[in-house]
Amino acid sequence: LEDKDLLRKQAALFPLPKGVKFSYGTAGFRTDAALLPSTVFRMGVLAALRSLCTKRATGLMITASHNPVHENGVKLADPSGGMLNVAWEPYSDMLANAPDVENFLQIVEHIVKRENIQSGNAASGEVLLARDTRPSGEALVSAARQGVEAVRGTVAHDMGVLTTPQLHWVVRSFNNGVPASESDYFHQLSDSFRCASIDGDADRLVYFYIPEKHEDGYSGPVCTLHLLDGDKIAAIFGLFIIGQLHILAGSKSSVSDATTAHKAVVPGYGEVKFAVVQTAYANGASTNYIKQVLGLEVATTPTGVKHLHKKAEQYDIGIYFEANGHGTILFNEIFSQWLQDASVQQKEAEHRQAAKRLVAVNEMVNQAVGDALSGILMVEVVLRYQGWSVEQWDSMYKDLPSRQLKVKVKDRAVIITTPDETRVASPSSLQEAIDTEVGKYKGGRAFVRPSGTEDVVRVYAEASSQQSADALAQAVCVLVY
Ligand code: 16G
Ligand code: ZN
Repeated sequence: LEDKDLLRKQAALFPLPKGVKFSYGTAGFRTDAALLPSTVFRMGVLAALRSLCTKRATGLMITASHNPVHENGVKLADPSGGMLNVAWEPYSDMLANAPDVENFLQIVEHIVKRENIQSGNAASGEVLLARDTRPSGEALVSAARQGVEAVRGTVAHDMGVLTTPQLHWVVRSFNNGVPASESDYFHQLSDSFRCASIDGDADRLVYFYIPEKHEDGYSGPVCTLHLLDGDKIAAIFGLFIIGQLHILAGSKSSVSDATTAHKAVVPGYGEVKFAVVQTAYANGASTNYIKQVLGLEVATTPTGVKHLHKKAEQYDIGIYFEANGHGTILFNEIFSQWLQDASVQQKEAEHRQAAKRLVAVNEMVNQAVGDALSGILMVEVVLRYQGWSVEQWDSMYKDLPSRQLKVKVKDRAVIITTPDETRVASPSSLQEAIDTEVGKYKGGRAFVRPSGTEDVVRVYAEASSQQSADALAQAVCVLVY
């Protein structure tokens, strides 16, 4: 190392505290933070030497893990992203305990010779620094940086607050020449899942995923996001609950031949009144699926949680969901009590188990109002129970193409709809005109309603193709305008 003077000058700023002996231990140095600046400076030097030796970046982490907040520690990451090569651990002990600057310099020289380290050119060594949230971390990172940069030709990059595994990952990625920031780390983790999306106050939930391959086998840059909305959540909840009711009813019928539509008669209780509550915005394919395939009753209400909730309360079990992700499951008192008893008193183990599952749902879901967090847990439970991937859930039914538009009008209160909001009650000429438009599209459906939250009239259309849905919505907008 040519620039011994720089190292000497800098090392003098970090004298060894008296009467302490440091040992690298199983995972680096750890002790009271106040005793650590010299050790951290010296580990900065060692991380720089290791980087020059391997010609790749190394990492240095400031943390004392679970230990008390006044303690801190330092550990090094090798270029692979793994732990510091054990062959180098003795160097760290020697450096950390060197009694004075001259002794410290001798040890550095010993390492340089033994490892045949060539003196660095500008920026030929790189060390990535990170710390946990301990208050002493910032000053110790600064000591580490000074150590790294006291070795000529080596630069430090401060990565800020990271977890230890993040720092190791960042070092590994950096050396592999792939994107290596903290957000890259989170992308890597999250890209492996499906996602759930929660709105600003966490009372709405939808899921979505981007399929790896297109349905036709094409896997290119075009990505089609698949949305699993409130309707699909209602469908999977409905599937799960009717499945448990069938077990309790002792019926062997699978849900796909639910010919005894709307009726789950459970011995000892009688008919369990069970329905899914939707609004006019529910995709027609979901309503069809819930009625035809699951064999459940579907009730409809005007838009708005207060209406759906009230309706769902009229059943022993009421699932309600708006397509936009507001929704939950309600159990009435008497049926809840019966389930509690059934979960211990039923003769058949299978029946007790089904009752227990429903009791667990009853306890977990937020029955005050739709709750995205409890909704996620419920979705995950059902997926696990079914052994389904998100794709399998998605394929319960295929949404009909739909389009929503809004029209600004002078006075939206002029439009009055029927209670279920599927038709205009007044002016009747508007409904007639909508009927005429809808009649032009096979499988078409459209309705308009004044928004309850914005000064607009909302238009919704569904048809057998996206093009038709778009055209129908557009045509209805013109009628409203
Ligand atoms: C509100 C409602 C929501 C409804 C939406 C309709 C609650 C908590 N939220 O956000 O349920 O879907 O309004 O808005 O009730 P719109 O009347 O503008 O179409
Ligand atoms: Zn919200």
